[in-house]
Amino acid sequence: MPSETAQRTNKIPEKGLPQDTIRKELEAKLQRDLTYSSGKILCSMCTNPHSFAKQIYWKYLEKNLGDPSLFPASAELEQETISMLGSLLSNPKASGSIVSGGTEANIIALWAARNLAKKERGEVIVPVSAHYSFDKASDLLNLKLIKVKLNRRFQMDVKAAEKAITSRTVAIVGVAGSTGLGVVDSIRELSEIASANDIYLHVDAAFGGFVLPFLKELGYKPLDFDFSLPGVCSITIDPHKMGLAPIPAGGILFRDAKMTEAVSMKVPYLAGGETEHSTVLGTRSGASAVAVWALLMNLGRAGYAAVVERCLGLTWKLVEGIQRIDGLDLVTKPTLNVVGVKSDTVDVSLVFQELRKRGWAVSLFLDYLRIVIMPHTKQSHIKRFLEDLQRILANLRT
Ligand code: 0PR
Repeated sequence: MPSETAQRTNKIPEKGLPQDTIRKELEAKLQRDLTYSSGKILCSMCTNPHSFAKQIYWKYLEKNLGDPSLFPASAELEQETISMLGSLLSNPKASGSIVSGGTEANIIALWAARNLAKKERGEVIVPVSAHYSFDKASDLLNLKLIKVKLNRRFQMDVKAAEKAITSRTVAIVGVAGSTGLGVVDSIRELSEIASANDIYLHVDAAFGGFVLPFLKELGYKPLDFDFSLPGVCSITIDPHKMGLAPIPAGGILFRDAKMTEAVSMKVPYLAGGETEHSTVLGTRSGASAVAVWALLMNLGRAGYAAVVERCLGLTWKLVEGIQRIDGLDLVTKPTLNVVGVKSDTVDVSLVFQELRKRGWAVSLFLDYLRIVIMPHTKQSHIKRFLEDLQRILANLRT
């Protein structure tokens, strides 16, 4: 890894510096950051944004969706984007917003569920595998999270979820592509219990949303997770993960507009007369939404399916390689392009450290390593990674 840059900037210069000087300084200062193109990032659910989306994003940077009275056309494109994402998730009539990411989307979902339920001391049932954005949401919204155990396949234990329902339950959350292992909860069963108990069901498909819809056509086992299940009220789907869009781009989709209204705030003074916000942010990027719109149009379903096919293909290459290394094992057979690796013979935190010394960035969960195969990963990266992993294991075992 390049060495730390010596000087820390802590003052605005009295007189501005030439742009070229600043560019050079930035190059030097940013050296320490990892890059997707190096192939060393194997722990991120984000990737190098698609070049077309970058161009569009840059072109429309001034757009502000916080003021649709000034940017009505951008606001309309945002809604078209939501419809396109809705159609991907079996509900072209979905309502919602392009937001800053999965965290904001999950916050908005629980915000809506809380406001619709109108219950004192509300509770939300989540699997222990749920992303920490739900902890943030519960803290912000004054909701109590009830964390439910997982079954042997690392899915939310549906029976335990059902048992956790009380008169205070305002929502159940299922995860479609968990952060740690890419596992998809049994959303069909969750939909049934949510409907039977008249409880709001939110599906966090921040990661899986751009993968799961393509499994069937790629010959993988399809998994139900979207609005085709009648109990599903809202879905998080993030374009800035497997959607290849520039950060920030998350998506919150509601089954119908009434649910969006549950978080709508009136803004009375804008130039176009009264308008409404249904997001946490006020001023927010129009360029993000426009870039997602453009990329959906440019790649089309086939383009995204090809991205998914490639990532899943490489995931299986990685899996085969890991299974060949003595001392390493899969936590579970991957469903998506996320792989959990464990060991009974060596401490995985030592493997993690050794990988990091060699420049590889993987994630360390409690007792396993997580590897995410994103579009920036190439077969040659996986080959080199497996070679390093093999050497590390051989050294640690001796
Ligand atoms: N829901 C799920 C299932 C997620 O995995 C994540 C983030 C979120 C919601 C929240 O999304 P935002 O981060 O967009 O708010 N999952 C990644 C993770 O925690 C986020 C990430 C991405 C972390 C790239 C690091 C990184 O380099 O691993």
